[in-house]
Amino acid sequence: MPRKLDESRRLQKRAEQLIPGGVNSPVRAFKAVGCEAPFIVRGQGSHIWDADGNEYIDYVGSWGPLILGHAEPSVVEAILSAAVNGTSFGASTPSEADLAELVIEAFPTVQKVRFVSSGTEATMSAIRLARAFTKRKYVIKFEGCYHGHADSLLVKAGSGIATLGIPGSAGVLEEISQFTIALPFNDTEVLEQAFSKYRHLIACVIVEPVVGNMGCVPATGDYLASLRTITQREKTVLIFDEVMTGFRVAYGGAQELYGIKPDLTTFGKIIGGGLPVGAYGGRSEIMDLVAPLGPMYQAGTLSGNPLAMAAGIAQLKILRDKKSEIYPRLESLSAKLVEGVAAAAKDAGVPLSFQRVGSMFTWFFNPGPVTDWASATKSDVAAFGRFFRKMLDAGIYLPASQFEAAFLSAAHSEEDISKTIDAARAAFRK
Ligand code: KE4
Repeated sequence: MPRKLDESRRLQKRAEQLIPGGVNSPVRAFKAVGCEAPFIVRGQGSHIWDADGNEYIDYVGSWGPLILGHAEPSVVEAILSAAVNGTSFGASTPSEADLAELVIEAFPTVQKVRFVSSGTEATMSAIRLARAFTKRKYVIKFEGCYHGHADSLLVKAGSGIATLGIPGSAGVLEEISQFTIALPFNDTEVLEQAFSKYRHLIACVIVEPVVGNMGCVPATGDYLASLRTITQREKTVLIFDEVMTGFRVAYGGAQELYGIKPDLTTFGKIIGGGLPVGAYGGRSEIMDLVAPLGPMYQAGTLSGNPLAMAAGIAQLKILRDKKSEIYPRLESLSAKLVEGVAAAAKDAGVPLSFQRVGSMFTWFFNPGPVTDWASATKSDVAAFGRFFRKMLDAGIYLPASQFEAAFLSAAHSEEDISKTIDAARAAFRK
């Protein structure tokens, strides 16, 4: 039975008069899935409710931050306790070092960390820092990886292999994008070509160690180890963008999972417990270049905001203290979900493959394997759109794009999983 959407429709009409597209981030407009986006008014555990009272099992979790589920009581309590003492001071507060300690304790490659208010600020600052440290200009990123919307990262691959980037958005200047080289992910040979072409000119390589932004795509074989070896040899800073994977794929992120030591790490999402927090960190030799200690400038009015710190501390403490039960359960429940839906697709003769690392995953409407942007874009996005809309009508809230990762939280239940698999079976049948 189709969902009632009157109130969301009314809210969308109002929002569109005031905010571009009615949204504060483009993916929320549901353009890629061809249906109207519900306005969400409440979340509790693994479920969310929209303005018309429709209930959904949520596999977006605010795009990753809510690994413990919505309105986790300790996180809410921490925010309320902080708020009654004031919401922001623009001055140092004890909680900033408390969250810094938790991050540094979980990530041994990080000796010092600086908090900002988004993942974009974190990656933008890390690149500036890598350029300051190496006194080099060029940045290597990978097609299909997204690191936020800083100009130098909104860059598409140039025409030839290992050629200079071209603007990936209106308003980004060629003068900026020319210093970013976009290469195919999981291809060491092309990486070597870029380094020989731009020898001693590359400040950093920034990578999602498990890509979430082309859909979930892990590195193949020893690709990450090769990245580390090559950047070490070339004295190029290796930045692991763990905004999505940090505290997600393991408590110590992808660098713990794969045993690779990057020079800098960027964080976001989970470390804010659902409030705006980003961070970048690494060894003191590099981080001590950051103002006011060193010459690399970066600042932020709400950096280290006490409410955001409180939420992040509460969430990370639960993950730290219960990691031996939380992560194995996320692993087994995610496997059950992802493989259950894939089996339903197989039974229905629907060409579907999947990639999963821990509790981040993507079902590709593509026989697979999906290992890079070129293979990801071979997916049948129309089929994904049909699946997405049927699942939404069945009360299953998936990421509104074939090229986004979905997330399971510690709040998801066996019942959620079986309901989702049943809904998928029905969706594949229609
Ligand atoms: P934010 O500026 O959105 O906090 O973080 C940017 C960012 C950086 N690095 C990685 C690996 C990321 O995934 C992101 C943001 N992720 C998207 C979801 N794919 C945020 C959702 C949105 O743009 O609305």
